Amino acid sequence: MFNAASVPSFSSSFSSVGAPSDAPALAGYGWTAELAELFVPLAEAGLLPARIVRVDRGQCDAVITDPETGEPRTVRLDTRPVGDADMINCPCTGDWAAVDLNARPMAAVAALLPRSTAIIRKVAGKRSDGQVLAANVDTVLIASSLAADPDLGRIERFLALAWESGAEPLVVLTKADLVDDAEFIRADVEAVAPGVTVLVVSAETGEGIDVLRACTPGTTAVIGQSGVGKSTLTNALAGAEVMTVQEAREVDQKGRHTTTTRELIPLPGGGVLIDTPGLREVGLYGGEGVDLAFADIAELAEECRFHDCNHTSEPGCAVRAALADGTLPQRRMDSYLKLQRENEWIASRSDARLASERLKKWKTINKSMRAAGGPVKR
Ligand SMILES: Nc1nc2c(ncn2[C@@H]2O[C@H](COP(=O)(O)OP(=O)(O)OP(=O)(O)O)[C@@H](O)[C@H]2O)c(=O)[nH]1
Ligand SMILES: [Mg+2]
Ligand SMILES: [Zn+2]
Repeated sequence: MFNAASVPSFSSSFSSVGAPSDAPALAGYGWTAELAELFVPLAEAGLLPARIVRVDRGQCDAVITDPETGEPRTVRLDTRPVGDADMINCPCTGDWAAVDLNARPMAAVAALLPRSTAIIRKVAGKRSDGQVLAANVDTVLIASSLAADPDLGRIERFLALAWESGAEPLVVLTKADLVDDAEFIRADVEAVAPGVTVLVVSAETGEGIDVLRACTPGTTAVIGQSGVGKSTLTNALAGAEVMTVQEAREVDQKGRHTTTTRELIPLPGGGVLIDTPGLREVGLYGGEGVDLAFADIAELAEECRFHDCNHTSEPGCAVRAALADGTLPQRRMDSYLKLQRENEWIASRSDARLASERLKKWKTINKSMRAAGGPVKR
């Protein structure tokens, strides 16, 4: 049995209810009593729990509780035993895994635990495959730079992706030190992010970093375009240069991607952060995320005279009334319809339907976990 004193101090930001004694070092990585319960049969099979912190081709790094010292230790694992699963079900940063340390030729991931949440985008191009950007995330931090005009459509798209994951979105406007009208831009962004907190930060001056830290207990994933300052933000929250950031002189080089892998980093004050490579193309992968991201339009639609109103020519349409009087900008309505069409296309593909069935399963498991008090407790 391990000494409780060896539990890292940052474990407190995760659910502390019955922090399991079989893997105390992992409590700082989000391990909970509920996960431990799910893990019982796997433990009986001689497997160890681990959180995947980085995935490369055919292999990954994961943190385990060292059986000898009881301290967290990073191990290199073969992911091939579960890697031939489809793209959605293959190991991803943030996944909880069951590890076989005695596997030959090297230690390996033997199984993945059900995910509580997953950020999934459609892969680029005409294929309808999904790609998991991060798993078991509580908060999706959408980073957008104040140094350029905010792309509201892109932010709406990221918000739909984030809501669909099952995690809570948070918008962070970066590089506040470069502009003097940050508050105006923040108001514009808030208008397209109903129910979502929009923060203004600067890694350069430290503005807003403490507030951000307080908003990101548990597991946070940061997503956004290349160069918006995701890795700089990660370093600010980690209080150390854990991620490489773009050289200042390269900032104007479009399409330059500095971060190339998704990496999970423990934060000193609590929680973990997943930094991700810049996203060029963000296709949606179905689901209800769009409706959650456009909750204002859904609300308006409830006031339409006909409950099955298409908002085209029906009398008593509240959506068209809002468009006419300008309370609902046409740009936002067009953005909503575009994302909805994209989702419908995906839904028409059977492989995506199968994947969303699986997702539903995860969400059900997550719900029962929430009901039991974790692990997605805030
Ligand atoms: N002035 C200013 N510059 C910043 C700030 N945050 C980041 N930068 C600069 O923006 C550039 C890009 O930062 P990164 O953190 O590498 O951006 P990224 O989003 O991780 O980019 P990718 O890894 O390519 O996706 C770097 O030159 C940073 O120094 C900030 O708050 N203020
Ligand atoms: Mg980066
Ligand atoms: Zn209507």
